[in-house]
Formats: sequence, structure tokens, C-alpha cells
Amino acid sequence: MTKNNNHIIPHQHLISKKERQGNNRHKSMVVWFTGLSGSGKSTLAGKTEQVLHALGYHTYILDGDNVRTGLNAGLGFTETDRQENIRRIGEVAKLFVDAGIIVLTAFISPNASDRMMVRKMVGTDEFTEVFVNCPLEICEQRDVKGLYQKARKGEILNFTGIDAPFEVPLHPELEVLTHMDSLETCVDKVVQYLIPKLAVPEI
Ligand code: ADX
Repeated sequence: MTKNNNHIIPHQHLISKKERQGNNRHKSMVVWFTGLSGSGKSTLAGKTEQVLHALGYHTYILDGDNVRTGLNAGLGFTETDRQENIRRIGEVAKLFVDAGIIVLTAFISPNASDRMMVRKMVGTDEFTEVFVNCPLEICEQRDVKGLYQKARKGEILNFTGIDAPFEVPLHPELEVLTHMDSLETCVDKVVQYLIPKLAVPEI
């Protein structure tokens, strides 16, 4: 990892994060949705983004299945690969924050230590963890992609919730219950939490 990095000296660019945020008239942040496959992370991230976008916020989404076809193509679902998946997403998310953007991420991110790694990388003030809480039974009933059925049959290994663990977030900034509350209610909870956090002081 550190090899060849001995003579790298990062350049200090002329426009700061604060200046970018000032132009955008809002702060930037990582909104990290974590939860089981089928819990509703992507749907929630998508709708939350739509609401923020309509209000004039600059947003972007990084989503598990999409990122795994590009930047993280080639990574699988072993502990090591999942950690590398989340590490890279964390670095990319941090760049988005630096660019003044609100980046919403939808990754299972089952390991508490990986989520903590990103929180530390980004800085806790600019990191909002949203636990998309939905019981395994319901995710499995929904089985939107048919993957739980395959995992039960042993056709997919290391499937989160079946033969790989999901470590429940103990102190997320937000928790939404997608099996109890409507999508609108969940989105509203996230948006209402974010808006005051995104405000920049008037000059
Ligand atoms: S993570 O665990 O590394 O955070 P990530 O969010 O990127 O996972 O990708 C999860 C998506 O990959 C799932 O929504 C599902 O469509 C697909 N997938 C394929 N194999 C697995 C597996 N073994 N466990 C979980 N999801 C899988």
C-alpha cells in the first residue's frame, strides 16, 4: 500500500471546500445509508436526493450495485473485499464533500469497523449515518432481486443476513423503519434532520 508513496506531496489548490460551499449556499456532507439488501437504502437515498435537489441542493448518489459495476468491479463479498469496497467509497465520498456536494451513499456496509473507518476519514461533522432498519424476514419476503432465494439455496455465498453477518449500527445519527413507516415519512425524517445541518451562515 505505502510502496511508491514516499515522494508524493499533495498540492494545495486555490479554491477551498468552504468557498465551494459558499458558492453553493449549503454545506456538504456524506449521508451514509446502511442496512440489509432489500431494506430500501437505494429507494430512500433516491427519494431523499430528489427532494433535496428540488430544493436547490447539489447532490449525488453512490450506490452499491452501480459502483460495483465500475470503480469496484472485481471486488467480491469476502470480508477483505467488502472492506476495500467501503474504503474506496469512503475516499470517493470524501472527494465529493470537498467538492461541496451532498453525497448520499447506499451500501450494505455490514461491518461497524468499516463504517467507522469512513466516519473517521470524512470527519464526524460531515458524516450522517442512517440505519435503514428492516427485519431480515421482511427483506427476504420482498426479495426484490431474487438473491435471498439464491442464497438460501447456496447459489450465492457470504450473503449478508444469511451466511454473512450484519452488525447493527449502535449510534447512527438517524434510524428509519422501512417496514413500519411509509417512504414519505422516512424521507421526511432524513430531510428534516439534514436541512439545519446544511445551512451556511449568511455573509
Ligand atoms: S457491501 O457489503 O460491500 O457493502 P454493497 O452494498 O456494495 O455490499 O453491494 C450489495 C449488493 O450486491 C446487494 O444489494 C446485492 O444486490 C448484491 N450482492 C451480490 N452478492 C452479495 C452478497 N454475497 N451479499 C450481499 N449482497 C450481495
